[in-house]
Amino acid sequence: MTRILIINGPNLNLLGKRQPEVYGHTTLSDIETMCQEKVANSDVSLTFFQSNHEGAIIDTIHAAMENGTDGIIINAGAYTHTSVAIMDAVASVSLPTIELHLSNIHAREEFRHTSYLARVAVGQICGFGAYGYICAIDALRHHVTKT
Ligand code: CA2
Repeated sequence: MTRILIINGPNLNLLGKRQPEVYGHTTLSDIETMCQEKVANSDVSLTFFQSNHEGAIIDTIHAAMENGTDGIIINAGAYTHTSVAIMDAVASVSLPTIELHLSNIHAREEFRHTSYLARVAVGQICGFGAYGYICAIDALRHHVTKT
C-alpha cells in the first residue's frame, strides 16, 4: 500500500464557495471525493488535511515522518510563495513531495512565480484545476513504487 498525505493550505477551504470566476465551482470536498473514488480498490490510500495555519501544516508534515506516510502532495496556497518554514519542514522529513496548484502560477502575477517548495519537491503540477490532484496521485505513486 502506498500511503499519500494530501495537504491543502490557506483559503482552499473556500474553493467552490467564493470567487468561482477565479477558482471554479468545485469544492475541496468534491476534490477529496473524486480522489478517494480514484484510489478505491487500488494499492493507494489517501489522507486529506487542510489548514489555514502555517504551524499546523508544519506539524502535519512532521507527523508524516512517524505515521507511515510514503509521500506528500501539497497545495500550500499562498504559503508556497512565502514560507521558508514549510520548505524546511518538507526538506527535514525526507518524504517525496509533489507541489500542486490548481492554477498555472507561472502565468499569473510575478509574486506567484516564486516557489520555495519547488526547491525541495520532486516536481510541480500546476494549471490543470482539480484534475491536477489526480495527476499528482499518479505521479507520486509512480515515483514511490516505480511501477
Ligand atoms: O492555484 C493554486 O492552487 C494556488 O495555490 C491557490 C492559492 C494561491 O495563493 C496560489 O498562488 C496558487 C490561493 C487559494 C485561494 O483559494 C480560494 C478559493 C476560493 C475563494 C478564494 C480563495
